[in-house]
Amino acid sequence: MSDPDTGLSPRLRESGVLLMRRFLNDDARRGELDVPTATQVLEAARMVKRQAPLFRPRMFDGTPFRYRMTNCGVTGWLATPDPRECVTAVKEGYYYSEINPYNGRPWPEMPDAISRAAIAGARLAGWEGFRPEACLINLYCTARENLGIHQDRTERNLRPPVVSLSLGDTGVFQIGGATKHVPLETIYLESGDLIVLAGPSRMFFHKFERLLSGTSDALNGGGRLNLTIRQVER
Ligand code: MD3
Ligand code: FE
Repeated sequence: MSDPDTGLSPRLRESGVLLMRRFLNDDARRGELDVPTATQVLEAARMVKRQAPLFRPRMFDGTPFRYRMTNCGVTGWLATPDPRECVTAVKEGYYYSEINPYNGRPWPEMPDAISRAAIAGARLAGWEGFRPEACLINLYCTARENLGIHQDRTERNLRPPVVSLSLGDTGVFQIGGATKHVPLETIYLESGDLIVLAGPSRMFFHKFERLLSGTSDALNGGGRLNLTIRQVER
């Protein structure tokens, strides 16, 4: 039976998916767990965006992404940057880099609010000693901005979980299984929600379908921010 609180199916729960509704908005649980507020995480994301402005990379075939992104932490995830927008030489494909090619500087340090939320989230999923090295910040502004089906496997170490925080408009997220043939299940990710992909689910195919405009006023001007925090190396 699906979890009455989260709607998560037994298959996904047994595969290591942890979904906690309103994780960043639950004042009752704060204190026992070292969890920042949604306001603190949003302020942290704004600070990162000021130091490392959002960019729109390209896919392997040169098509621009349908959303914008940036990073903080000791390393950042990149897809082929447009060399005309960069100050350093650029590499093609999907990779991690300690330097932001758009300004030639290291990525902003990961704000405390983001790393604390990630460590608390990983611990809730049963993973002690999670080291947040990279935080990829995705911004979807309109219902036309989305992310096609993929697996996350650029990280050198694929064992630690991926921790995701959602802020702003509700997002229609879909997740299948270890191959593309497993039917997708829809999960509505709402502002403040935590989703941790641990165990086998870490390698599951997934996509971001679209946001539902006007469902939250957490972000000025609407839209959805998704933060994925990862341990990348060993
Ligand atoms: C399932 N982001 O950045 S968040 C991504 O809404 C990504 O921005 C989506 O997929 C977004 O790679 C989904 C939830 C999520 C994040 C990482 C995962 C689901 C995942 C890694 C493995 C499996
Ligand atoms: Fe992904």
